[in-house]
Amino acid sequence: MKNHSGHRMTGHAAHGETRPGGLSVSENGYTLELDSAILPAGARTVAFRVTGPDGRPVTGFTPEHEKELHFIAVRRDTTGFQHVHPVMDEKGTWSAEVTLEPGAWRFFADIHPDGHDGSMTLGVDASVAGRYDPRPLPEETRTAHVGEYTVTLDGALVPGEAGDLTLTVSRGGRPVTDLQPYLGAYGHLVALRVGDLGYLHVHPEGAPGDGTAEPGPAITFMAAAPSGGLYRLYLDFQHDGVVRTAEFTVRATAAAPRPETAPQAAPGHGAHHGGHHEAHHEGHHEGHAHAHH
Ligand SMILES: [Cu+2]
Repeated sequence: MKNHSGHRMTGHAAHGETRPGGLSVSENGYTLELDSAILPAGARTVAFRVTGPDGRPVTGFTPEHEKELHFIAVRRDTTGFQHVHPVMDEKGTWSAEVTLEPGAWRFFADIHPDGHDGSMTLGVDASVAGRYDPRPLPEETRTAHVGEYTVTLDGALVPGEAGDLTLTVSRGGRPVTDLQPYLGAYGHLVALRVGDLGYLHVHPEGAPGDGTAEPGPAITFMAAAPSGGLYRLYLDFQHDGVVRTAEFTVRATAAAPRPETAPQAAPGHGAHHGGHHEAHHEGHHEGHAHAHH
């Protein structure tokens, strides 16, 4: 089945912030509450609500990337990534359709409650019953394969600094130049820190129709890693009417020190990119495309 309605988002929020989201079940008076934290395996509905500072379920949300709530489910070994858009009833109970394999899961809700200044990501644990078969972390890679598509990653995740990440999509060896807008962008990228699943806000640079964003083959994002270490990246993109997810494992590495007399940086762009990051990951890996179970 294809859960995936998935899509991505990311981006909602914040700008330049480097503190990961999603590490707390409660923030700013808002709390993510599951109907049940123990769930059977398989395709199912996860019911939850967000309670507000008054303790009641919140029913008013400001849409970000065209949705009032973005729900991400991932098993703690970073497999099974799903990004879906649940529906809410009039009492503030949300229902998300996901497919769960046994193990320890993390669910994220990316929201902007009405009356709160800005968005936030809340995270909560859930246990899925059954025999758990944890997978090793996929190797670092800058190439992912999803069906007939290949996605390559350029740029670096730099601790504490915003940097550009460019993802380039090709199909059968040919650049894809007719990506379809999906939730207001040509691609949505979610980054999770390996070890604690800290959730990074990643912002697409440019939007369809703004005169700068092209419908492929390259999609550029700005991201700042909160620390060194390994991250998992999940890119959702839409082509030929289907949303697909390309997955990467990337290590955040410090930028090379900038010489005092460095030539001026490119105008209008604070960051440096390119240059430092190893390109030696290319090649191995298999694309774990994920996409459906
Ligand atoms: Cu979303």
